[in-house]
Amino acid sequence: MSESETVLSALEDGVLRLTLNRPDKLNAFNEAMHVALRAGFERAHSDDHVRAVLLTGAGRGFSAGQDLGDRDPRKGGTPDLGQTIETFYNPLLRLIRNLEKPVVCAVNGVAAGAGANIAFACDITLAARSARFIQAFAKIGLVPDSGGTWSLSRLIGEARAKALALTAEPLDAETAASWGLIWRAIDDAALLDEATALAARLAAGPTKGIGLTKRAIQAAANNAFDEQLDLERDLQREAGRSADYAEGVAAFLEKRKPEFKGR
Ligand code: T3D
Repeated sequence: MSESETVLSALEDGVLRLTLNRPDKLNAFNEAMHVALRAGFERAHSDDHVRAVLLTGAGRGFSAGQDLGDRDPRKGGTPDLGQTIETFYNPLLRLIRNLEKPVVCAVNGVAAGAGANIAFACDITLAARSARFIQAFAKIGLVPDSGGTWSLSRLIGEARAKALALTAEPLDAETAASWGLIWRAIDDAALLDEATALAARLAAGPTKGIGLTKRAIQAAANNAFDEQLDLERDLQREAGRSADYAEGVAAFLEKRKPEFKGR
């Protein structure tokens, strides 16, 4: 499989669909898949035709995290995992979080290790009812990465974060939704249609304002209330200058459907 085939990429109705595509390995990450996925998110940053991203996996899994075949200790040597985190995982997570466009994730099956934590870093995560989330790191002596310690402790609190991370027990999609780790659990057969419709709806929306909203909510975790009020003022000023805001208000007053351009 060539590098570009490890992630399928398709742009339709403003939605860039990125499909992790190593199904025989449950879409575990090798270097080629990292490079291809990063290229997809870089395109989302730079291409104005991309108004939203939909991330999903091919086959029965979403992603089983790092490809452990590339970490075989029997082949000798000790890999510098800090280096691979710095080179591959951290840039990917930063690209997802810093993209000022919505990222929808459709978790179509098991999401383990970095695979789970990438799903938790997306803006709106839906999961098939049969999907499971596993902090698999504990089974091989590693620490949760890809922002997992950050996301888990913020989204579900320290007690649940520690229990998941230390035991590597699988968490089903319904429980993940009820705990606030993801948005919704969806019937397996309906997952992709629902996620696609959601991403298309967002892509047709005022994506400039949506991007600023994403920035504000992400900043809230590190801001005091007064700082956040100031940030909201600044971002509202920026949103208020957008063409989409003018279009939204005009459409409301003219009792018609708005046509947003993401500007
Ligand atoms: O190294 C660094 O750069 C540091 C960064 C680390 C980030 C990480 O993500 S560390 C965590 C790595 N991931 C894991 O430890 C998960 C390993 N996989 C599993 O525990 C299980 O496969 C699952 C719980 C995810 C799913 O179990 P199950 O029973 O549904 O499927 P399976 O039979 O185990 O897997 C199906 C196939 O996928 C199988 O191949 P085969 O035997 O049919 O040829 C299996 O070997 C392969 N596979 C699954 N996960 C990985 C994998 N191959 C390579 N790497 C994997 N992570």
